[in-house]
Amino acid sequence: MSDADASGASDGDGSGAFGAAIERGEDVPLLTGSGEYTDDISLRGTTHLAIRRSDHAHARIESIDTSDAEAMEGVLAVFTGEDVVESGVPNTIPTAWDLPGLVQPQYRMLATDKVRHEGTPVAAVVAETRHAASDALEHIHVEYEELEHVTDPVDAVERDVPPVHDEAEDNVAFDFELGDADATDEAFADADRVASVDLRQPRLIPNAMEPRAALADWEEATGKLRLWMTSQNPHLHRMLLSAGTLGLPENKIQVIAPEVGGGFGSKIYHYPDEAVTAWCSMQLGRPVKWQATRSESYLTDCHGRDHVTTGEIALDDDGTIRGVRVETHAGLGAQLSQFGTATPSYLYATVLSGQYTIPAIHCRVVGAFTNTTPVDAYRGAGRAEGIYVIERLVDVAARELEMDPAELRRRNLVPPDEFPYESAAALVYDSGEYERAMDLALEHVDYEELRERQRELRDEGRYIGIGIGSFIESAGLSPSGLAGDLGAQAGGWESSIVRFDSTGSVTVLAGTADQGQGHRTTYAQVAAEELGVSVDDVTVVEGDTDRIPQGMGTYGSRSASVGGGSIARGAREVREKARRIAAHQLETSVDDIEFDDGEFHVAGAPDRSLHIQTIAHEAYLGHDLPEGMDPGLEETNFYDPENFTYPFGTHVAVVEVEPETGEIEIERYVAVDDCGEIINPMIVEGQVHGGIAQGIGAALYEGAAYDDDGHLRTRRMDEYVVPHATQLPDFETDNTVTPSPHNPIGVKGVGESATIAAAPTIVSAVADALEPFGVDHLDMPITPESVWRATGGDN
Ligand code: MCN
Repeated sequence: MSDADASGASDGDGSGAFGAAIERGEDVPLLTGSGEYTDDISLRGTTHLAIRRSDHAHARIESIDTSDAEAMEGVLAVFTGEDVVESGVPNTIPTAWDLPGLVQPQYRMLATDKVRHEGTPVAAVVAETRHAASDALEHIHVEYEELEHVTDPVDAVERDVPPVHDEAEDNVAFDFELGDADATDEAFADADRVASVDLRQPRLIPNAMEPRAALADWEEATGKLRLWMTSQNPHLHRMLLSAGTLGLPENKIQVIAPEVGGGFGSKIYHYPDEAVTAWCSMQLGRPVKWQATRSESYLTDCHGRDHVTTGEIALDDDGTIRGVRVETHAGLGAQLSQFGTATPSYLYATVLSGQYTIPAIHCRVVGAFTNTTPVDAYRGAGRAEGIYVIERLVDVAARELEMDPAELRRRNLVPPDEFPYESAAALVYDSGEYERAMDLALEHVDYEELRERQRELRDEGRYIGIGIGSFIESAGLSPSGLAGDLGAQAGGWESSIVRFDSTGSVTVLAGTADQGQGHRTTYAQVAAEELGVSVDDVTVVEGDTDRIPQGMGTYGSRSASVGGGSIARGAREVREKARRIAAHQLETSVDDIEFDDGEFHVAGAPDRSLHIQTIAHEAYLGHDLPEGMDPGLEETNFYDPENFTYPFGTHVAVVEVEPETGEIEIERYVAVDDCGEIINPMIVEGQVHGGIAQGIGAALYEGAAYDDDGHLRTRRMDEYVVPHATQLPDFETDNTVTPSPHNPIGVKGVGESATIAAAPTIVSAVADALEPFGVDHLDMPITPESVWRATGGDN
């Protein structure tokens, strides 16, 4: 194995940058308001797009009259779906993940026949100003024939309702199975006990600070489209826009993602709106800008979750888990979003083994079309839903066995010497020390003493609950071959370019795309460590498909492991080339050259040395290079990992519940996470904080709701409640470090871990507090009202 392939935390003898809590370089512009977002960009002659959306959940379009809107001052054009069809572009919003038997209905930029959810785009107005465009919307007259609608995934399949799409008469988009049904039945038949839980995981709406936006500039003379947009994956957007939607070759599309203002999954997808923005610019030959309002975002950004599940767990009396059986109806919304099929199938069912050795698992997922906003990956995507199920099952099983829930978990954890561990849900976990992380979390809260306090307080009529959430995550969404076998229409690799210039500065061009994760800082740390230069000498560039030729973007907590892995590999190749130049100029063999803190020196003669930044200068001078070596010092790397990484950890929450009022107070929240080697502990802690807040939001506050007319009831920030800082406790975080053995820098992802852990931890704590009331489960979001009802308040 060459040095460039070696595994383990950074092997550069560089600046000690890897692992340092360096402050985020990106914060100053963001906090002082000089960061540039899509809506800040204006080109000469920019026009503005507003989109007329259906206000019906399900209806046939009878006619669209645009004449009044067209006659309004400042309006340049009004387009309908028929105009897009007539323009001859492919006009498809393609899915990116196929499944066996998947029904893939047509998905166009603007609807032509039916609207299938409130918010479906039906017409586009382009005007000289944003106000003129939005004013004109209500002057477009659309006649509809209303149709019966369905918003619930179980109703969609089991009730006699008109299909959302004619191609799927029973509203079933797919019927997915994973695991061994017979072995699971046998395990259940042989086990001493069975516990079960019926649960709903409500629809969640992502809340990025910046709603989605796009600015398109079509240059007729060169046939080139430039598109600035709020994108988590500019290259994927380029790919999906090119062939499927606009019919342009990839090299005629430049997608640029400036500051993105958060994504949480919602900006991965290829939506009709940005495509319409681009198409309008192509029609008018002028730059066109679209900026979603907050309500428009709530109505059209892909939602998350929407699962209705029955889970069962079979155990022996001593607590040994024998099997798990899960059946889920997953709402997909009205259209298939790019990963909307993968999220509730492979990303969900494969984590149902959690941290446990479970010999038999079977999961069935019915993916249902409903007359609602499309559903896709939202932070934690699939893994959050799956871990929630297994963690709820372990808790109800502990109750059934009258066993301490920590003890039940401990008895079933995959032991450290079992790795790589192949679960019955088809994953091969890379590495883990689950008990160590769990012990640490329990130590933080002084678990035994806390249980004692709980008993004492109960005698006084006070109800505290201790919740445990032990999780794994499959992060990285790779390797490509496996993803392809499972139906992915894109690769799982990542690409980067590491380039020294002649002054010794380093530029890293990365195919991922930051939305707040701090890549510019952590990637600089990875490169600086490998190359032995200062972090300040490294500039990281992301988010521009013309500057960075290839990439797959940021989602699935993949950037540190796949993106960072690619950068480390590229930097190692750069270092090796520099080593050869050093050997040549120091007149020794390559094997005699040692590398230390950026300096190449001859073994045993430290004064005969050349710094890597001096060599960079030499590499571009090209005067004195080894025979046959090309000038320059840069490498392009494609890294296709051999496996996912599997972050894990245990979170513990202590809550006090007031049964009379239903109030829940979180007293303590302890998070112990293991994301392998840590590039930047401060950034990791920040990711964990944000993730916990989102998990607590799901557990106690958030949940999208539709009314009887199929209208989204939670369309404003005062209707869709995200937690406020004052509702969150101080988070106590800690880490264990179990390196990933196959990743070049030993890292695992962390971006979604805490969201995955926090929801089950909080629900576990509330259910634990309410044990004296016979409550073993409450559905999210657990509100004061649901607690009050569950404890008999309404009797
Ligand atoms: N990191 C590290 N050491 C590790 C692992 C990660 O220092 N062992 C650093 C990384 O270098 C990166 C950050 O932590 O700066 C997150 O890394 P990673 O886990 O690889 O996740 P991604 O960068 O791929 O981000 C995606 C993930 C997802 S899927 C969602 S959703 C999410 C999240 O990150 N959305 C976010 N975190 C978010 N944070 C912000 N501020 N905004 C969002 O929209």
